Amino acid sequence: MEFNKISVIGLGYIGLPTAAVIASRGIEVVGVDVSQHAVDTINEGNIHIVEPDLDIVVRSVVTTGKLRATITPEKADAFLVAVPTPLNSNHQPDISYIEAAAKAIAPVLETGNLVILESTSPVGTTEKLAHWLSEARPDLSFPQQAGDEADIRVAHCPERVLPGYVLQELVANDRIIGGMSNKCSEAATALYQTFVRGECINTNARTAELSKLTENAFRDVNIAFANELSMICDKLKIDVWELIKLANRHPRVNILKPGPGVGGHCIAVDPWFIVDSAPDEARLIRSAREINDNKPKFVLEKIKTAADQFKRPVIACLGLAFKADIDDLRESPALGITQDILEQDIGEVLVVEPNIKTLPKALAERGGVLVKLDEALEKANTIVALVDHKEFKKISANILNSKVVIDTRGIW
Ligand code: SAJ
Repeated sequence: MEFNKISVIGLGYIGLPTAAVIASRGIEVVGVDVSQHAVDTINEGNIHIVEPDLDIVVRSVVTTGKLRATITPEKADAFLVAVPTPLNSNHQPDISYIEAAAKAIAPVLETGNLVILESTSPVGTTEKLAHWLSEARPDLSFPQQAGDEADIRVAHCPERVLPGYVLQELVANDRIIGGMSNKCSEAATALYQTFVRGECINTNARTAELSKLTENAFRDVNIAFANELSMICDKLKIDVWELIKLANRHPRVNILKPGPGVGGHCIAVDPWFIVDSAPDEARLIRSAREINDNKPKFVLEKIKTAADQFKRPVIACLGLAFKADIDDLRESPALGITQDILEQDIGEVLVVEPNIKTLPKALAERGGVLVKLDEALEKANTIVALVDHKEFKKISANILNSKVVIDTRGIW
């Protein structure tokens, strides 16, 4: 199958880099987004999200005319859907953005088109997408009706890139290709081969859906194991970091790192999609989620106890991001813990986050201040390491020895 024009629906953390990388291979790409701001920003050659080097690639493909953004879908050879699939307040997946995307592209579909769902999705969503498309276009046939003979091909190819390394991983990672028929998989493989250097591995759509969820649930369960160990060690007065280092000497043991909780938009979210589909069976996966979600409360209790030793507790919160050396504060346990310290009035709060310039409003309004590391180390009597940013690894033991220290990341 030949691709002269590809449309990417949803120009966020996955859609925009994907659109830009495909365009950089010389293929015409039309990006579609519901946000006028996103569309305008991209058409000016700029970006509205944070990802290293993405600005350079977008600027270059917009300048050469290979990438263009619009609000209204138009005809293309292939449509790549990369819209959000958030959780609702009951921990259930919300796939309404996929439904909206299906309804938006249905009118411009033509025989021979390929539709790929990239969004992380609960099992069965690709079939639902195909159903919504077919409802809107009864004049066309879809793989659920016609298999390999269908007019439109549909596949699920989950993204698996690591934020911060998206441009490298988009090209280097292997891709799982979950076609609704063999022809669907073949067409999707041909599309990814235009820009992916990794292997494209074929399966069906449902297995591809669960594979992506499984990868993130595996991480979550293993982090929960480490977090549970850290609480057991606290009770038994054992250094969890030493314990893990020793246990990891075993050739077949590889324990991950405990932390203040699990953040980000994927690992703390995707396991719930499995729990929602199989609530009676997914007992370990659910427990892991609960353990990781409760870890910030445990850390907060530790901070309270530490602060109680001082008449005027001055607490340095080191790090707000959801992991090391990035500026992304969304779904960050560090941010939540800092906010709780302020809300519960546990002490004066000095925040150090080398990757941001202004403190989030929620913290500033409650009296938090953003300071340089040196100032925090000088003024605080309680030091809480919430993120293992590289700047914090250099703090000297002399300074720390004179303070009460809570190191949630095992930096020191
Ligand atoms: N964390 C720990 N201990 C560890 C490892 C991580 O507490 O040993 C915490 C981190 O501090 C962070 C959270 O887990 O708060 C998640 O961080 P991460 O770097 O492990 O993963 P993400 O969320 O940035 O990206 C993940 C990746 N998935 C896997 O590694 C299985 C990425 O490949 C996916 O594409 C992405 O989710 C996604 O979009 O699903």
